[in-house]
Amino acid sequence: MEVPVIDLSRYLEIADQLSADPAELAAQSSELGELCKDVSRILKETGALVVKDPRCSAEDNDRFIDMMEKYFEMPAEFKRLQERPHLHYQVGVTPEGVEVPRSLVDEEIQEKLKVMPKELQPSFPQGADPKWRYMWRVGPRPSNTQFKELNAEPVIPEGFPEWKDTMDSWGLKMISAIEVVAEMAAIGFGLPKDAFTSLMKQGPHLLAPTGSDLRCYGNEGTVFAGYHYDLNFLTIHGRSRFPGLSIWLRNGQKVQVKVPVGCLLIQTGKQIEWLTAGDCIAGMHEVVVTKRTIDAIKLASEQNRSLWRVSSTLFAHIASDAVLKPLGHFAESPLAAKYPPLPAGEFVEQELAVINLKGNKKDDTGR
Ligand SMILES: O=C(O)CCC(=O)C(=O)O
Ligand SMILES: [Fe+2]
Repeated sequence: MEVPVIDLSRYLEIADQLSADPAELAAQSSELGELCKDVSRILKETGALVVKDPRCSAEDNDRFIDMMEKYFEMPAEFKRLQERPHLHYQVGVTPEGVEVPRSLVDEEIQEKLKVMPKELQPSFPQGADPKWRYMWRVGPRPSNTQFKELNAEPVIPEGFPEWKDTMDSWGLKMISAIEVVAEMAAIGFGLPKDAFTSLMKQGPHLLAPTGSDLRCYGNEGTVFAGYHYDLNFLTIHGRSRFPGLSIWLRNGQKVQVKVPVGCLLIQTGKQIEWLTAGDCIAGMHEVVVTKRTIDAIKLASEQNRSLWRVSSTLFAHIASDAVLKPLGHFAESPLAAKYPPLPAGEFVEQELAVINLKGNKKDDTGR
């Protein structure tokens, strides 16, 4: 996808001097006001946005991917030591075959798919995703919360002394980038600058790289992550060394994403849909082995590089104890009734149950 890249540098240079009030802010800098409107418009029209943040370098991203490749290459028995089903997999590893794509279990999505033109339809997943995932909580946790599982202590695999530093430093950088986008989007939507970021404080943000074994699952058409939306506020991805992510724009168009080196891809999740009463909707997407993935597999084999496809995904959340409800003028929207007030943690738990990450058999044994 050839998308405009929004450079966050200009905003970062003067953000601290800006007023929180949207009207005053527009008067302070029309250039920034326009840029913020671009951000909110693109998020609304496409559900995705490519940004460049001078604080998140390609080298940082590489250091993170190198370590995750090393981890995912470990034997399954080793990785399963980091599995925490009783914490809804919200920390540690989620093995392949656990997370179920939303489109497999959500009738509303299935109805929409039936009327979609054939050429735009997603690949139909046959079952749970064959991807592994690691969940690492980033940023401060609340000392007091009704949702302890969502805010659990992190899990560190043995033999990775660099783990905490690498995960925290990349994770915090990605959160900083999301916070800037969230501020710019709020301004663009005509809300106070901190309308979203104030709700993100102490949120259960997760650095959540996926790991897909292309040696076993490298055939064209293999679905790594079936058609779904993300349940969080905004998702940010750094680069993956193997392509495969496709997104659906609001107009129904399907687009294979190419994130330029050194750039980051932001996607809208269900929580921003809630806060804007559907003005922004959660972006649908899938990860499937394509011809471009196969080309990348060939190249990586020739160069003796890892054949695990690692994504640099971070899920930014609204704080579990904060209430999700349409904000500011979005509360007046005719669609607001579809988005009743609900603690974010309760919403997340409902969504996790649908995609098999909460309330399964292993859970009942307290493992
Ligand atoms: O593996 C990827 O590139 C992204 C996977 C994804 O959509 C997700 O983790 O929700
Ligand atoms: Fe996703």
